Amino acid sequence: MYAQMIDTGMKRVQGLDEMSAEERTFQERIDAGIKIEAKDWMPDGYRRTLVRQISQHAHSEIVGQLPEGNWVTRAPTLKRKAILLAKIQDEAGHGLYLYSAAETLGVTRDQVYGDLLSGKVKYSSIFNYPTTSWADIGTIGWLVDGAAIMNQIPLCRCSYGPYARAMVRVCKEESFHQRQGYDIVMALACGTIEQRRMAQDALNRWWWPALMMFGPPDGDSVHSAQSAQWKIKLLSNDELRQKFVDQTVPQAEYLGLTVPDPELKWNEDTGHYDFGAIDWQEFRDVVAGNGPCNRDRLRTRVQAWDDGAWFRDGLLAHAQKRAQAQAAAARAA
Ligand code: FAQ
Repeated sequence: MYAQMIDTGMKRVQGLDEMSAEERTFQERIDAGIKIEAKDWMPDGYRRTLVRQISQHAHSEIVGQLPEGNWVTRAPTLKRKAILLAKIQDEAGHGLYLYSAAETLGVTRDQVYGDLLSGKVKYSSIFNYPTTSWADIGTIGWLVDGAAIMNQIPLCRCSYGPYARAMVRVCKEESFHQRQGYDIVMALACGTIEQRRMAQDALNRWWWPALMMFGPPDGDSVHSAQSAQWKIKLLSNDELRQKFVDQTVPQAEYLGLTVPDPELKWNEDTGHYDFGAIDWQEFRDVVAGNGPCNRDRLRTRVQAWDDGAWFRDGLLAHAQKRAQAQAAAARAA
């Protein structure tokens, strides 16, 4: 349904008694909390699941630069512009750590990036929405980076060492991003009537897509059971979504903004907020490539790749020349 059905080879979760000796030893290591490292034996399905998730995550960071890049030239002050530039550069860095983490699993960066450019693999649904006002930049930091941290903090403890370690630094940086976003929205919320209206309008447009970032409901999440067994996922899509709502609603209240959900209500019994139904048809449409900006985002990435050809060629030619010069020097010595 939402899945591209990249075959990770797993039809259902196996019990220990159904596993081969190698698989059982592997699962017991995971159950004991021992990290799996790049050179360790691992089931093919574990490797494919990680390549799928880590590369989608990397693509999200890279495509995720585009909605914000739209506002670099229009940031309201020099300080805001410098902060936004630093944030966007951080996202590029996150993409690079993640591509490196994927490479430890035996794929090349060109392979996985080629799959993004051909439209074969996904990136996060959230980056297919437009940024139409400065308030959107604050709201992305507040909600989108906020949702990203909620999802990524548990990933710092996931079973695959290179992914878990990459997430530690990413989460520290995302935390700064979330704060800068909240700071922008705070300035608007404390500003003129028109600025408050902009902040509310941005919250209205980004709230539901932010909740969709956590993925389909647990009952429809095709990969969750296996990823939980392998401790790639430590909390489910719905658990993380609920934690995000519980954390974010008081932040909106503090700003004097209204979360655009008439059914949102604190539930004394559960100790959580109840919230309204998510429009999963919208999520499916966006993931299928029919969101407001899908085509534009992919076109921009393909164009950037094509425009960079001369530079990649130059780097390769330079590397070849250096290697030849070094070989000649070695022969002469
Ligand atoms: N968008 O069975 P599940 C960021 C797909 S980083 C698109 O539940 P899984 C930083 C899913 O891939 C944001 N597709 O899948 C930033 C699967 O399809 P497949 C990205 C989605 O993997 C901030 C199918 O649905 N973060 O924001 C989405 O167990 C600001 C079935 O779903 C990560 O990637 C979606 N929202 O759980 C940058 C974190 N949700 O692959 C710039 C790592 C689900 O079979 C500016 N990833 N799908 O074709 C994860 O934690 C997991 O992959 C989930 C999905 C939780 C996203």
